[in-house]
Amino acid sequence: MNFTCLIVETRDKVGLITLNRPKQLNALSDVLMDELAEALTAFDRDAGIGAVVLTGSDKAFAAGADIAGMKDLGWMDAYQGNLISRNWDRVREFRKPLIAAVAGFALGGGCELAMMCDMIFAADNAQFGQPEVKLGILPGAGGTQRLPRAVGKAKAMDMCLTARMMDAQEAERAGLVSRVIPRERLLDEALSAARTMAGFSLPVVMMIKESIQRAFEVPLAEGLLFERRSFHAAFGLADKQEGMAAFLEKRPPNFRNA
Ligand code: DAK
Repeated sequence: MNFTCLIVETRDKVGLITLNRPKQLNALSDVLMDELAEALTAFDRDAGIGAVVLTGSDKAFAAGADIAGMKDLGWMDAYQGNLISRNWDRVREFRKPLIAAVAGFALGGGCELAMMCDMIFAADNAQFGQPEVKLGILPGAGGTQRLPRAVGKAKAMDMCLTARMMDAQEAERAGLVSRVIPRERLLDEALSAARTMAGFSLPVVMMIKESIQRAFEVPLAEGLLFERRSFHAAFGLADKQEGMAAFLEKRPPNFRNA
């Protein structure tokens, strides 16, 4: 596929997707999100890919959904056309580890897109915000739900209702981001973490991701049961035999994703 709004590359077992609409600060147009859905689907299907990094530019991860594309839409267009839901949902359905490497602005849909990823690595210049209230709308891609789960009610209310931005240090303290990294090292560190994950057994990594996702969807007892059944299932993998044998034989494991 030819991408117009993305740069899609592979680095060994890692997929790298760069949002590439620099003039619009990577505003998330429908075309961009279609392409992102397409790229993620291809990486999900590619047995040689173990993890993916999603990034933007030094100035903006993404400054939100494309305001120009939404300006003339009315309620019926949004409701009947299921406004920008179909391609966005593909991000949350992606089954392999997905790191958002965020430098600069991650606003509105950009912040929501980062939160759909499994972890956020933030450059020291990153700024997170949900400024939709200034446009006469509310966060529509999970901001009112994922943000309070990440940072708690107090900061989520503050960000969504006053539109103030949170810098990288505050975002780390609040639990929104996994690591804060000097800007020039952001991509290297994200790729390195992705390479680490891609070196483990892919089915086990996928089971861990699925189990942690469950923690936000179901009551504790159900989540624990899901984890236990997945844990039992791992005992059916050759990779479990290999991992334990390698430890006892004091050698690196050679996982075969089986
Ligand atoms: N959309 C379209 N264009 C944008 C944009 C955006 N979100 N953000 C920036 N741009 C464009 C600007 O219009 C400008 O274009 P030109 O004038 O050069 O043609 C160019 O990018 C550079 O922007 P600025 O000149 O404003 O640059 P500054 O450095 O001065 O300011 C800024 C940077 C990020 C603070 C500022 O651009 C800004 O406030 N941008 C808007 C941020 C925002 O309000 N974001 C929220 C958008 S609403 C849903 C999924 C998602 C959503 C909803 C539903 N579903 C799945 C249902 C999401 C909604 C949103 O994100």
